[in-house]
Amino acid sequence: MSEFDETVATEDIESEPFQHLSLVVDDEGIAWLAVDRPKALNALNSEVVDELRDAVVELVTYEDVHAIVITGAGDKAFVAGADISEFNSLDPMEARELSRNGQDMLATIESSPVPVIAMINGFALGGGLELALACHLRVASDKALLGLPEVSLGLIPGFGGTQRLSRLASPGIAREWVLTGEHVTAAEAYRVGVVNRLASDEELREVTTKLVQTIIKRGPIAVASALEVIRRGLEVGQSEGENLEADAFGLLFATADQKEGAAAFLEKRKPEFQGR
Ligand code: DAK
Repeated sequence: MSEFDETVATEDIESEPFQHLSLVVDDEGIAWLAVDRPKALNALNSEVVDELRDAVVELVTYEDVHAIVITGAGDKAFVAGADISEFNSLDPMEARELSRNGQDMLATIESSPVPVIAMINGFALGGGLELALACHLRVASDKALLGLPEVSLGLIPGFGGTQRLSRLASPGIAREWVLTGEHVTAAEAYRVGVVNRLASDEELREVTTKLVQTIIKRGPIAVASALEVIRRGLEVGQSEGENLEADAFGLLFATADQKEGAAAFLEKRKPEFQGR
């Protein structure tokens, strides 16, 4: 039984029960979404990919959901990659379709207006690391091992890993991880900036919760806007990125939250953001 089975999902969430995910939304509006195939180390088969996309698409429509944490069920793996047992039956067109589907799911996560945090509780390999890289932030257990071992299977990362790792860490780190296919410790991943927070196994959930709590106290429209500007800015040059920033900055002056933030500062009190 995973730790998520012990809590009851909020009644507000009406999604069909997932076959390979467990979902709990706590009373702070944090959705804890676990890939739940521990016997296969939470490997991503096509159904999991579809369910993850559907879950995120649905969760972001709920006003009461302020953040999503993605993790893996059990105590061994976050996600140990794409499900290798599906590979042998794929022809090139099906592999292309699988790739499109995976990219679509990861783009849905990356463009989520509510922050999505990967809580890496064990192996994050191949497509599993690529899933974590598409999340906005990563918190890892110090016992977790990360890596892109696709070259050992005669492949390269196919869910954006080559691109996201280059941008997040550096092209040199991406080349090293992709070409060697070796497992990397969470401490090393933290050192090169792939992981934002490192925690002992026992404190992983607490450290993750604290990080999420800090973010969800901020103005939610500003948080969504920052996520969008950073994401879109990575695809354009500096001056175009600054145009995006200025436009988004200006638009925030149309929100009640901006007025509340300034008023609260001047009145020396905590802001009460309404997300308007
Ligand atoms: N897929 C399917 N099953 C997996 C799996 C995976 N990725 N990883 C582990 N399992 C299963 C094992 O087969 C085993 O099942 P049983 O034998 O018990 O039935 C069970 O999980 C436990 O695994 P182990 O017995 O191997 O456990 P160990 O502690 O000994 O080893 C390990 C843990 C994580 C080191 C080892 O399981 C391992 O190396 N797993 C494979 C890791 C890996 O290579 N992952 C990368 C997969 S490649 C694409 C886009 C993206 C991708 C592909 C295509 N398109 C563009 C088309 C992505 C590719 C990848 O992710």
